[in-house]
Amino acid sequence: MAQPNLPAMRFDVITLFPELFAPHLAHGITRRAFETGLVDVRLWPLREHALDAYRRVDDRPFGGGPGMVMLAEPLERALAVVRSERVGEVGLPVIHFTPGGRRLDQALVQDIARGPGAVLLCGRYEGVDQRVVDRHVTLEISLGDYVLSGGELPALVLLDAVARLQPGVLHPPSHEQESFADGLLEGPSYTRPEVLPDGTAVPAVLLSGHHGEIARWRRERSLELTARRRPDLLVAAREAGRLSDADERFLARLGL
Ligand code: 9WO
Repeated sequence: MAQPNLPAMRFDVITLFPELFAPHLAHGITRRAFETGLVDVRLWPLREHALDAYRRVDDRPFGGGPGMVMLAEPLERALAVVRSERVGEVGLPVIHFTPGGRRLDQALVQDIARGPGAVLLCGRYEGVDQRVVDRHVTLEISLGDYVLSGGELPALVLLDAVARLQPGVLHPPSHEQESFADGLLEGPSYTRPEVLPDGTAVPAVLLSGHHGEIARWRRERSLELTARRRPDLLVAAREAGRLSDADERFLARLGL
């Protein structure tokens, strides 16, 4: 259910490949967010802002070297059009996706999901003319330590993560109970059948109907998994005061 008074978030995506976005925005949770108007995504095909006869959007790097660099001027023109539609939005983030940026995590997703959206600048080739970054970009985001062929997939990752946090897009408690809402990993899930043909059964506690025991079992699986796989997250949860005395007793019993 859409909450009518919420200001819609708007994302203006400047990209050489707008067609990469449509399929993703047309499915599932992201579609629901976009259909309800909670998240407005506008695509700005960069080539439309290339004004020369060849519609050039890139050129060779000064100083030499391999590859091509995205021209400043088409980007500047696209940014000016976006700005002209969003006048007075002071502090509007202009985001560039690069391995050198701040690592995307759920805390940053939540910050961005609080609104009012952003301008997403998707680089291609070997990069964009640094003068554009210096003049306009307020936030550089990395998904991790690997190189992609452009910023479009990172932009889609961010849009997906933000869209599912919009009120009414997921059924309420879902994203509050899950992984990372409390900084812990999520334990295992099971569904029918209770026993697979090879005899592998679902943990009996989940069929017991004892909601208290089920909640405790899930909490313990979450703590154990986090302690073993991501001890850094467990330390952060502890330091943020998100572990109860019962949590600590359970971990102590495991020797974790
Ligand atoms: C590529 C690169 C490689 C080594 C060290 C630094 C680097 N920066 C970039 C970069 O910003 N590249 C631009 C965007 C232009 C070429 C394609 N782009 C890109 C973005 N490749 N990989 C990413 C990316 C973005 C966010 N998280 C992981 C990778």
